[in-house]
Amino acid sequence: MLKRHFVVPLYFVFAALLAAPSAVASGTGGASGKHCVTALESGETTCYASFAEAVSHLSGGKVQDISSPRELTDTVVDRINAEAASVTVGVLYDDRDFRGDTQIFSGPGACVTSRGVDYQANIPLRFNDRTTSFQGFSKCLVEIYEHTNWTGTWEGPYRSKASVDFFINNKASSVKFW
Ligand SMILES: [Ca+2]
Repeated sequence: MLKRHFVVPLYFVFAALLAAPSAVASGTGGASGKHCVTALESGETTCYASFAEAVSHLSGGKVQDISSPRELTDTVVDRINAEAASVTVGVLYDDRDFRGDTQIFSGPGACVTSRGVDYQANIPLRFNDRTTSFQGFSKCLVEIYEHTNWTGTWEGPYRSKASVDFFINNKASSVKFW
């Protein structure tokens, strides 16, 4: 009896998720600035030499009295959000306890509920594999992933983490905000 072999082609459909890292605009610190703000809507990242300058930018120039990442409380973020067209949704910090260089994300609005993802992005290259603590603002929870495009191991979503677990410390490459 003749056997017939049917070759079934497999078609993989990939959803084109555009979360590509984007151009780094020059604030006062240029691309090497210690504190960078990524606008989640446009994907544009702007870096600053000081945290005070980053906060000034976030607030449209209105909040000028914050100089350290550790001063960024919900109350301060409320002040920043009140003056800005976008809101601050979360911050990744290079060091434990919300210290060191920062990667700040801003979005068009606060997070809605903790049951769905409001924003997601790849972490800009300059901050890739550096996250050691993180904090969500504007009702957002933060979830970090080992690899780009939300793959690999992950931690979260949490409101904040003063020291991420060892398995993902200095390894995060993408992030979601719930
Ligand atoms: Ca780090």
